[in-house]
Amino acid sequence: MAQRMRRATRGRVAALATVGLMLAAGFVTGAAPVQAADADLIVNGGFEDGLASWFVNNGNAADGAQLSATSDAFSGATAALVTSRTTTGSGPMQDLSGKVQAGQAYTLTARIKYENPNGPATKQFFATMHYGGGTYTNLVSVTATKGQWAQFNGTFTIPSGQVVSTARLFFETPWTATPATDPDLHLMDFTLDDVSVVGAAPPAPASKTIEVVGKLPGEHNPLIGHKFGADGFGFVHDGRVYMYLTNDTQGYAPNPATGVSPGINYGDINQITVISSQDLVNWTDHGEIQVAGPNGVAPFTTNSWAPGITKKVVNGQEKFFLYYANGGGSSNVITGASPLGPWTSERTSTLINGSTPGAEDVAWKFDPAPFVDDDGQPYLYFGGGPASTSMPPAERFNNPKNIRAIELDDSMVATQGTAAVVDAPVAFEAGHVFKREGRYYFSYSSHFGGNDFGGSQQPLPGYPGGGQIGYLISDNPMSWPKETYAGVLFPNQSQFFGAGTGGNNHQSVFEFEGKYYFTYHAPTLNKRINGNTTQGYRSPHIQELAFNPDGTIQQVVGTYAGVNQVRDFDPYRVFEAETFGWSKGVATTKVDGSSAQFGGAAPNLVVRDIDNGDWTALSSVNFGANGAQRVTAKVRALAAGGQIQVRLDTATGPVVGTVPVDTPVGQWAEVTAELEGVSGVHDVYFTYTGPAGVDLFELDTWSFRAATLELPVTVTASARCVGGKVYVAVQARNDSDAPVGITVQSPYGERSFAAVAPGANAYQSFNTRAVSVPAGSATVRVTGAIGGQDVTTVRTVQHPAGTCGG
Ligand SMILES: [Ca+2]
Ligand SMILES: [Ca+2]
Ligand SMILES: [Ca+2]
Repeated sequence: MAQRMRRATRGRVAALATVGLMLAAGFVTGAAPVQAADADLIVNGGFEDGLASWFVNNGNAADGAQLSATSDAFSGATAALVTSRTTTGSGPMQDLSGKVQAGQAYTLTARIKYENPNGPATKQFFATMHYGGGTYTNLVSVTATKGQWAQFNGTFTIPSGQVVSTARLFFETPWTATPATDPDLHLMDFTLDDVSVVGAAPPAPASKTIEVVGKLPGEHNPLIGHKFGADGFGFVHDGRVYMYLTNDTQGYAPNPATGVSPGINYGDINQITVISSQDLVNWTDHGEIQVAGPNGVAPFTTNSWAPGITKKVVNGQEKFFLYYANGGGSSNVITGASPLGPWTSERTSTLINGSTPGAEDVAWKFDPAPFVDDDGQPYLYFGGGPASTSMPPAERFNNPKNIRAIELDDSMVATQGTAAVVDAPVAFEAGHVFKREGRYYFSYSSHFGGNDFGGSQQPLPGYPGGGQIGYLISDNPMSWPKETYAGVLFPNQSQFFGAGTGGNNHQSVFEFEGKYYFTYHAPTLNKRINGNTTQGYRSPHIQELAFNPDGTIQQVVGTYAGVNQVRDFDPYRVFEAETFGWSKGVATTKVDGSSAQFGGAAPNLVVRDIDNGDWTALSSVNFGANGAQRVTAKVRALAAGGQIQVRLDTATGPVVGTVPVDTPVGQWAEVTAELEGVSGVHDVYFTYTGPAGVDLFELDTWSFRAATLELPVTVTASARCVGGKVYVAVQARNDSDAPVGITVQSPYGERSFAAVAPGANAYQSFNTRAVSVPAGSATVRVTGAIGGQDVTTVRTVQHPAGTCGG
């Protein structure tokens, strides 16, 4: 095996030399022993699923060809036919990135045939790996006879030092720089079938689980500690705050040995993460919306950054409109039936792009933020990036005029009119509008200077520094002259969170139950994982926003403490286990089916990667004065011997209940434990134990049951004959230490007693007016209060049969 380097144009001499080396080294032929753990890494190698998982080599711009399915197969019904080849590298390709491993040996087999009547009698073909860039390695060769199926059959070993993060296998003819000079010799069509590459099974993907405690108990920022999320947009609906986030976790790939991920690549991101809360401390993970990419809601878009959402009744139906940046070049919108979906695309092309009137000079048509005014008129704010070079340098720096405001039409998925300039000082990105007391507030992130903004320029007095959140106040949502600038409302987050937390920012403002809140991001979770050298993975934060009497904003101070919890958490319901105040060592994953808590339209997640020692916790849970009797979890056991300890106040606090996860492995089931001494308001920690080194179980939901309160009462009943008639007598003694009301009810009548004193009896003898009655039952209803709470206790009592005379 030999390696050759290709660049845009490769030298004939070098290529011949490397092919010569390869031939001199020879190929090991014959099948290598296949071990039990080996796997075929090729998907659809026989082309019986057509061209699925195959594409034509696109390693350089000239490689294109046509790939089609043909019935001229070596085996089965179908093979792949490549035609219109333009280079010797033109041929069928499959991506083996993440499957092949350095240092491993593989056996490659395939069938190939060519039939060009003007072609040579025999022709050599290569199976070649493209490791990205200019790195190509011929793996296995075969010389075919025209018109006959030839067989590739050889082994190759990937050098231990080879970087395999990109590894794409393709089939080709020997290289020449100018194949078009003799296309019959170099660019013949060929047919491929039965491709296999057998060797070590692909390595399991590296765990993305965040093992550190990323959100410290007692603190409320970052909002979540088990995943990242940037560009948060806060949205209030029906008593909940939803946060829509750029899914920074998508490209996070920590090295298993070092724990350090490569730096964030925004190009990897085509999902939006959604979390929600009723209290701003305990957040439910709703998972990711696959917005863009081939399987996305809007497959004509590639990326989904910087979401913004609003709602509007359209044609009598309340809809939710989620706007996002399709990379830097355009913006788009998808439509939801609820804040949690399901999502559809009403458009087949992007909403904001180069043809949006008034946006022609905007370099980056991104960061779309919707705002619906009180009169129902919707607006969209978007834009940013380098200023127009037609402006003088000082103006490019101070007033780059790179952000726009435009009206949306009533559909919410189309603009109307022409975009207006938002002349925000030192503007860069992240426009956002909210309204308070009749005035409009536009906030945005400032730029970091540099050549895109006229080089080294002097900022005007009072204008923002780099990476700060500035704001404007206007009486008109479409009019934002520079005179409306009102100052910096949030400095760069690194001022508060220190080394490793600088960089871009993106904010929103929402009002929730009478208070205003400010959202921003900071790579604080990244910092807790990796220390002061962070890789750009950002986390959502919230602070309260306060105003001066004149309507200006008091500058926000970023803190780990965050905001106060708005209300205690209600445990007496079924709620999603993917709801955390804090957590350690767990991850979440979306599962089939809908959410038990949020209904049929909402996605459901489960907590996974639960190891011995991991835990999740809820902040400020109100069990009431009478407390909880029982906790139930929906679990799927993955190993025998798992347990859940329910603890109060800390991860090492007193155990108030132990839930054995003793249900059949692999099956969802409910497990329950009685609780002892759980009342009042506490943080609740679920700590997970079991055998080390294995995932113990997955968790779907929790529910607590309130203790059933009973008023103590002693009830007796008898039957006797008085004056020739049977009487049924019922007696109820108040055994509590406070007066109660007692109602006695039998088939023969009913009587109520008010304020029966402690230790006293309610007694009633009912005349049945019969000489004989069978045995029967009476009901005693006791009403009173325990710990200030109204309680009713109902008891039934059997009375015997009674007969007079006899
Ligand atoms: Ca086939
Ligand atoms: Ca874990
Ligand atoms: Ca769940």
